[in-house]
Amino acid sequence: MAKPKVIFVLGAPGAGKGTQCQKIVDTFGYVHLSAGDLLREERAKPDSKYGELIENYIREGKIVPVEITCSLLENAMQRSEKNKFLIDGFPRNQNNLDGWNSTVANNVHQLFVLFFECPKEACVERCLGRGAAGSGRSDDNMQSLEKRFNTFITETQPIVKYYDQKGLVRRVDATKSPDEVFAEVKILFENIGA
Ligand code: UP5
Ligand code: MG
Repeated sequence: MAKPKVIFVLGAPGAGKGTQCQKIVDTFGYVHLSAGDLLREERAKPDSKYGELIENYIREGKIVPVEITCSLLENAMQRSEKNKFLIDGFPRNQNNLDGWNSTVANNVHQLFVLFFECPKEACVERCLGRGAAGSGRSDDNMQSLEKRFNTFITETQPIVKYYDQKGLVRRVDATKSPDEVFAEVKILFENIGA
């Protein structure tokens, strides 16, 4: 069978990665794997060895060690019957990138990195709005958001730069309404015959 196709979806906290991934799933039939959602699911399992560790990392806006995240992603890919994946919110730092490159990277076909550009103010407003609406996320508060942003700038942006140097980054302006953002995303996917 052909190698599974993978698109990484990156962007600041609240840039709209999950929202846009859902639209891509509905229109182009990709499987959406959010690393954050997989970690939150793992944290919720009563028998998980990693529940407490994951909660601490998420609340502090720190990045969970790659062995945990990568194995959740790999399991989810293996369980799926489809072979095209949006990997949302990963890789976020050098440890994530090294872990992925030394285990999964050779077994997949990396199409590109979809990057949602959105200024901090808008992202914070969205996340706080989601928290106020009852998201239940322990990191949708100002204290965690500051930490999530610091991590994004110091650890994730260098990863985007790494993929930029490989010519793999496709940037989309994520400040407009979800449907307007998707109109741009849709063109990108149509261009690759997704
Ligand atoms: N919204 C969305 N689009 C909008 C638009 N265009 N206009 C107005 N509002 C818009 O959207 C966020 C909110 O904004 C929603 O209320 C939405 O309706 C609205 P969403 O689509 O959820 O944005 P997203 O970018 O997915 O935001 P999210 O909060 O999920 O981003 P993060 O990257 O912070 O969260 P993630 O779940 O990926 O990671 C959380 C934590 O998990 C990390 O901080 C880290 O601690 C840990 N983690 C790891 O350790 N390793 C990983 O590999 C991944 C995560
Ligand atoms: Mg998300």
